[in-house]
Amino acid sequence: MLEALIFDVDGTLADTERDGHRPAFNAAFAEAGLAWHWDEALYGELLAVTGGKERIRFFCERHEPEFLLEPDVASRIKALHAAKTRHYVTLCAQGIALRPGVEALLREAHAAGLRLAIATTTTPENVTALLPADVMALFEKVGAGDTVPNKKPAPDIYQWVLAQMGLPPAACLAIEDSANGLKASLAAGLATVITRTAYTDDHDFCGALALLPDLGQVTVPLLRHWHETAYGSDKKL
Ligand code: XBP
Ligand code: MG
Repeated sequence: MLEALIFDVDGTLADTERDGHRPAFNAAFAEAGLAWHWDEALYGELLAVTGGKERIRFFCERHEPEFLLEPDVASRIKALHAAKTRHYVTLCAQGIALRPGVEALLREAHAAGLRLAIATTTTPENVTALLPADVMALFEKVGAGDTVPNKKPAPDIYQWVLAQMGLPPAACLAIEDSANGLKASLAAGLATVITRTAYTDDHDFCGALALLPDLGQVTVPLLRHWHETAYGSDKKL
């Protein structure tokens, strides 16, 4: 039986890469006096790596290798990332809209008795900053950031959330927006619904249970139906 929904955050609940993360990275770079600027196209490439600190290092490996030779580079990346988080939280306070259908689906699922959780690579305070308090309160568990050693596409954050909830993967559905997210959820054994974004439109979503432009038309009965197609009739479980 379907008991829980586990949501990714970035790209899934809101278009945060476009409206929050990319501008926040660029603001942090400018503040640090670095002449780095991540435009839309470059950022699309950098999204191959999840996690902000990991993404900065990946950018340097490709475009600014000499930065990695500086002493104490790990601390410099950490400081840049802390500044980026500060800018991101400010952008959230100014308002980043949830994607179509997200809030209605969360409320419908909660009212229907489904348990809700988050599995994201982003920093925990970013999640709290993004979601209005009454939406945040719908989630029973939040797995985020450096809680686990390996970020998506590793399954760690999903496995951590499942363990925290005491549920097997077959009792849950994951909702994701990206190929790295899908790899993580599938590797954790979770049937997964994809809500794609402009950044992830061309990703390979092989193995997804459903592929959608957004969550606007998604209802709890539809999710139960998809879950049933993945695992057979709920009644037999
Ligand atoms: C989201 C991300 C995040 C954000 C940055 O991946 O890749 O890294 O871009 O977050 P997913 P931090 O949606 O698959 O979880 O800078 O806080 O790490
Ligand atoms: Mg995502």
